[in-house]
Amino acid sequence: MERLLVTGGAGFVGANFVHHVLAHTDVTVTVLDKLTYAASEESLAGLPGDRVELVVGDVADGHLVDRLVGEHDAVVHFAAESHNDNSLDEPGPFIQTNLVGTFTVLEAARRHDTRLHHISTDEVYGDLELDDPARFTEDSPYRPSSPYSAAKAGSDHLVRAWVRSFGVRATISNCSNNYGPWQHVEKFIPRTITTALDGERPRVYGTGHNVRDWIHADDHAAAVWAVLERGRIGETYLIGADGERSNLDVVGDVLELLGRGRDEYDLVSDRAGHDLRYAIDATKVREELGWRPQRADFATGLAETVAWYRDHEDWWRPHKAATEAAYAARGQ
Ligand code: NAD
Ligand code: TDX
Repeated sequence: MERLLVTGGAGFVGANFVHHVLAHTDVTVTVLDKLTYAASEESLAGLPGDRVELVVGDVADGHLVDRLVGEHDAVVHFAAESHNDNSLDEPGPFIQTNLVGTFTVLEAARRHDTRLHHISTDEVYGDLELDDPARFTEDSPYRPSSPYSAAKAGSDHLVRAWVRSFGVRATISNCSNNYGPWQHVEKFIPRTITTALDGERPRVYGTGHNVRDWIHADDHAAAVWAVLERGRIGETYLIGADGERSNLDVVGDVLELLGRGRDEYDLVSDRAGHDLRYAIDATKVREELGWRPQRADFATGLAETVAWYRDHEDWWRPHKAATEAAYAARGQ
């Protein structure tokens, strides 16, 4: 594999993947990204220009996607609308990009017989009870709760059908909640850090007892590379780093890292349909592909992420006020 097409590579997880690939392999990367509000060209700045090219365009543009897929050895498909709260306000873009966009990529991969890896989320499996020892596995039933997760679930089903019906050479991975550099300030950890940096009180939805299973974006990137290189066609791999934390614990940790009291937050109205708990059993990717998270110590990763946002205020500041205005309009 020499030429890799990465859709959504100017977004948070995609950009971390592009950095990982450039640092650990010899491949050249073309990023196809629409540069929506969630994208950041700065996240790709500084990477060697002879190995990374950015094509600005829509993953649902059939002509463009067909040409690009035909010019590359493999595609990793990250492009998506990604924020649950936005999907509750306006589901349309989630249907268009996550479903029609994935269909467009699949049709191009089918025509050119190009290897495809589809990036998905553990949210397709719905949620778990707080006191349930169970975790999601590759056999968990699909039970999405939000327009975002339903559209991602639908995109997974399209990939599975294109593998079975048309022989498309695709794999899927479903990962838990990512954190790390370049994540948009609308998401929980960056929002909490930047609100606390501003000396204000972070907002916690509902009771704050909801649990997310955190993984550093660089560990996710390494797992995706392992699946792309060594995963079996038609298979799904769950990716997670045993990082279950309640939202209250995360907010308390961030506040403490910034020298504030752990309880200096406000409880605000809950997210509609708010999933209670996610938890990943990553046995398959560990045992079959030998992947191990290198940054599974959440306390260290969170401290580094707090420091990164403190050092990169120029990057997030322009987006903070508008993001908070949208939250204020929702009472959150
Ligand atoms: P993000 O919102 O930060 O980035 C998405 C990127 O896709 C942006 O650069 C955006 O411009 C681009 N994009 C959106 N619509 C497009 C279109 N129509 N055509 C081309 N590009 C388009 O999202 P993220 O958090 O980086 O998530 C990336 C992928 O990873 C998604 O598929 C998401 O479901 C999956 N995922 C994310 C997480 C997480 O915790 N963030 C966890 C598991 C899976
Ligand atoms: O201000 C907040 N307060 C709060 O309590 C925000 C923004 C969120 N929350 C809660 C909601 C969730 O329980 O924090 C948790 C995490 O919220 P998000 O960052 O919005 O993530 P989540 O909804 O869990 O989805 C994320 O992980 C799975 C990504 O956004 C998805 O793209 C990915 O598929």
